[in-house]
Amino acid sequence: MNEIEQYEFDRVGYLIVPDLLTGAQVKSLSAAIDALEDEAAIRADQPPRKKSPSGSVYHHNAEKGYYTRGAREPGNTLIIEDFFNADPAFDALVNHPPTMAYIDAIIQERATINNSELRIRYPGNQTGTHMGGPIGSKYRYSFNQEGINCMMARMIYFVHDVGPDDGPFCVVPATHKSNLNSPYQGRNPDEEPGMIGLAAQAGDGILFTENLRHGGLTNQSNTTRKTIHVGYGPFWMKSQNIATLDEDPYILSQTYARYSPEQRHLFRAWPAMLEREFAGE
Ligand SMILES: O=C(O)CCC(=O)C(=O)O
Repeated sequence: MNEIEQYEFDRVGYLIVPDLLTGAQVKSLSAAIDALEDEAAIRADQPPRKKSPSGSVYHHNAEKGYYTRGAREPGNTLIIEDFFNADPAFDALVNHPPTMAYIDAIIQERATINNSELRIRYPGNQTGTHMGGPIGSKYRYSFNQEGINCMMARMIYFVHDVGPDDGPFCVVPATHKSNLNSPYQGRNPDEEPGMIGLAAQAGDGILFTENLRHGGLTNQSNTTRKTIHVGYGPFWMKSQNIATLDEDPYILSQTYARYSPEQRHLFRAWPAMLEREFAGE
């Protein structure tokens, strides 16, 4: 992360990273999302069900190791959490060197992956505005003697172009430093003053602090918006996926089996486990 990128990230709370993925990665990730969408869309309202602490109800596919909710229909979103378990194509994003160069520059303690979701947003859908301002300590953005100090940050990966009408990710710049909560009523991102949509191209990434006020503008096009979201935080923070909130990272034994030690490191929440891992136990 160079000096200009650090300055811009600190100033506005997000950074668009062009060409974060190779063309081959875009192709294979896109195919993996499509295949998982086909399967999850059929199962989303079927048992077994799990109710998250926030009340959302998910279908749990224990064999493939993912949770899903929503529906494949206009106006709706299909969310697939813990997708890393479901297809080895996603392994390319675990210990992805260009991503880690950014993450290690903005999270001061050893960073681990605490959030993984595919967002498949059908025409007419929007993502309600959330976060921004004094949101408490869990996701806070701060700056200290060592520099940028994020408690939680996310990288969004784009596998197709997303223009202004395609339901872009949106932010109210600089609200990660705001001292006041947003006074605007409702969660409609299309109507919130100061909200801007961030267009991106296939292969780009958008890095942002979870402290920033954000959401997704209404998808006004006829195409479905599909993005990959991966969250990071200090190693002691447990899962920040909605279905498994504050549980241990949900990684199947077969997923661990195909990971390198460095990739496993990114799901090792606790130092003792890490030590055993590297001792070969
Ligand atoms: O891209 C979107 O529609 C919203 C994404 C979001 O809220 C998130 O990644 O936290």
